[in-house]
Amino acid sequence: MPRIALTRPVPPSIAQCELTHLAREPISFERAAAQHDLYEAALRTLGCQVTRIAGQPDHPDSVFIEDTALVLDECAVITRPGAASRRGEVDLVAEALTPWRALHRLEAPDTLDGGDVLRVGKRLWVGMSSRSTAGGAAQLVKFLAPFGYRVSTAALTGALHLKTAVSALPDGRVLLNPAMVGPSLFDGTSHIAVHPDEPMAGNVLVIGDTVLCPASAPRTRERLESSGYATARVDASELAKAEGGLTCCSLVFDARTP
Ligand code: CIR
Repeated sequence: MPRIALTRPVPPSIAQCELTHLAREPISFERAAAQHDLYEAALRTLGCQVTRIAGQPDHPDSVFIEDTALVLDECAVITRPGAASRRGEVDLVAEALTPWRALHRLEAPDTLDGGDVLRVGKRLWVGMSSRSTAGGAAQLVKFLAPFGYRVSTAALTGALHLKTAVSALPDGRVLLNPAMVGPSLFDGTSHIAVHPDEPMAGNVLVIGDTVLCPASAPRTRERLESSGYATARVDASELAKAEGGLTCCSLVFDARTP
């Protein structure tokens, strides 16, 4: 079955993005856009059919499409992002997902960012970040329990989103930064820790059996390779200044229709 990756262009307004943990520094639109092109090329190389949907120049964070939806095999949930400035991003994403999945929509007053939802098989963890609420997690339970998903909340420290701190690897293990999220959260799931010099390396994008890593995290990538994972790398340093990681810039799913 073809694998789709939905992406959105980098808006020229990216330098006005939301920031939570990082100090604002100049972001080059041209550099961010060039890195994003290479990111899309990497997804194509890994077998994804990349579909870039319309941009929203007046939404500085709109390239970070992951936060607007959670796409599972059975359905998709359109989120209500925690940052008010991002709530106008969801409608175009919902439109793009309509051919592919039955949609649920998160309702006010709860909020949820897709970057806070970690999935390992039928287990979901929702990061209790500044963007996602316990009520948002409860709405996921309502939508997804009928499909057999179990949803838990996860505390995190010093990270914008849960997936800033932890990613699921192809075999169900997780890669995490133990300073941001407690390994004991993940039941019996074994984990690999990021290299201590690379605190932001916990966000990697898994496509099939390959782990796409940020070029800024060579030591963590080495750890993954010596644990037997196939890896690839892409430079996303300019997008990282906007607190975006590799998962944030796409929604990857199998091309099955509702
Ligand atoms: C924001 O604060 O919403 C954006 N500047 C960064 C969003 C990154 N998204 C993600 O980690 N899923």
